[in-house]
Amino acid sequence: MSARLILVSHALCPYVQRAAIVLAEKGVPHERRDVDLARKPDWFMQVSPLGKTPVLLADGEAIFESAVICEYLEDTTLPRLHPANALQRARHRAWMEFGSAVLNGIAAFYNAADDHALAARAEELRSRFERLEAALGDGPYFGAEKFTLVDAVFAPVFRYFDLFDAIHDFGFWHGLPRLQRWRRALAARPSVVGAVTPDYGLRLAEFVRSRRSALSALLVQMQSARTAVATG
Ligand SMILES: N[C@@H](CCC(=O)N[C@@H](CS)C(=O)NCC(=O)O)C(=O)O
Repeated sequence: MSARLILVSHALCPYVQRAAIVLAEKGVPHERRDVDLARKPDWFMQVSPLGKTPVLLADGEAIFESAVICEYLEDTTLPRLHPANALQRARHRAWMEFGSAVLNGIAAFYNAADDHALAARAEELRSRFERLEAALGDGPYFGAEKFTLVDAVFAPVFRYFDLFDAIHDFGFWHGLPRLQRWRRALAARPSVVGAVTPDYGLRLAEFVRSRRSALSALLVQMQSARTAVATG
């Protein structure tokens, strides 16, 4: 790969993180350029047909859609992160797609308007996690010892739950040991750690608070309780 790469990003975007993780795993030099999605600059609208991050600029040519960006990096750089076997590769791509469905479920969860909807969205996430548990082997990663593109997709998924678990025990992980082990292995991976800035947790909490949803209300309660304890 000799193209000059710029990853057009947003600090909280899980789809950006996928691409950032893949770039790091492959050791590909690149520049990261953050945009404010609340005030999208003209140059960004010209390169992003849907006005979404991520976009990868390869020698100025815009590639959009995170899964396509990952596949482009896979086609052009080593080491390979997909399995060599075509059937296995198809299976991995299918689970990457499942990762996007889980991200949609996460957005529905943090936007749920009331407690009833929040519990229903939590239940939907839990049933997706049960499906994942059944698909996992002995780990530590999705495809066993080797880190693959499926891992790059699920690391940003699991990162949300550091905040969700701190707000309340929604029972996402009970009885799902393989999923828990996978989550821990991903959280410790340097490419995953480096895909966000150190203030990510604070920024995510601020974002969730701003949703004015049932989860925002629980977060505010938790933060008030913590302040009360800290101030004695
Ligand atoms: N399917 C897209 C989803 C990208 C996406 O939804 N990006 C969000 C940020 S995480 C975005 O740019 N939203 C801005 C908007 O929709 O206006 C992908 O995989 O790249």
